[in-house]
Amino acid sequence: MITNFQASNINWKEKIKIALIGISSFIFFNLNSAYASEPKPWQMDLQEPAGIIATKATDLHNFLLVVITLISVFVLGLLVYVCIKFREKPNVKPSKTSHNTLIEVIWTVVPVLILVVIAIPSFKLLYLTEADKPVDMVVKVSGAQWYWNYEYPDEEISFDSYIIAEADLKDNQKRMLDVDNPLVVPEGTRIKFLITGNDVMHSFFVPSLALQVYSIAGRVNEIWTEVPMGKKKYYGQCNQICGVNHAYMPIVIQALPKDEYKQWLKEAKVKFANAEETNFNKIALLEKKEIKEIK
Ligand SMILES: [Cu+2]
Repeated sequence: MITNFQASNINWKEKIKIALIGISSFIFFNLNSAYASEPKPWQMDLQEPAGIIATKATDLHNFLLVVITLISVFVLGLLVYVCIKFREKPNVKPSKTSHNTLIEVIWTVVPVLILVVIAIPSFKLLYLTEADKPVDMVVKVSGAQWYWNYEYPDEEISFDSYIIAEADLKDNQKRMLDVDNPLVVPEGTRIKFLITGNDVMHSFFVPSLALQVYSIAGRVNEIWTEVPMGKKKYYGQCNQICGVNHAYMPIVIQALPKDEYKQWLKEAKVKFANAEETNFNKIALLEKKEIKEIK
């Protein structure tokens, strides 16, 4: 690339233009990240964490990255050392050593200690995700083939959330990620999600909020998260292979300032007034009817 760039006859004006485009797209992507948590092209690391669980999970990930890097470098060093030291030329008569008590004790005890060091923060985080903390609101999430249904039990509203087809995308909407009805929540709120399913197994996965829970018919899983302050969209996807349209059931959690959320709630109560209108509830009603008829 660099050679081509240098070899071609691009004048300095063109070079400045290319540099400006590069800088402005860098600024655009970074400014954009203030309003949305989403996967980025060529992303190498985790998405920017939001909330206490995601922050702690990212910290644990970074700590483990150091540990595994040190172990890999150490093992590689040992292999190189052994290959050189015990190569055929200086060892015409190979050593027949098969036991060394000290080394055997070390290679048993040291990995155990490393695992204990890793286990302590892991269990702490696991217990935090399971903690029964007081929450500000509850949302019931149901996975279905191939969309999500969100229910706000305290507000008595329920609606389906479908992907926006590529042909219908507006300028600021993301292909394969944006949906018609996002899951709207107020900023700075601790939320409990009750996650269930309607048919096959799905998984409710929003990486920036550290949410990843199976949605299974006949079972209710639960998880909590803290949505930080700030008007922001948190993007996710179903990450349990659930059928032909598995890739087409993204998740959007839209955090709004409290007054905007109240306004949305007002409008949502009108828009989604008849819960039976949702595809999800229609199917559930049909199934109930069928069960009755069978009985
Ligand atoms: Cu799914």
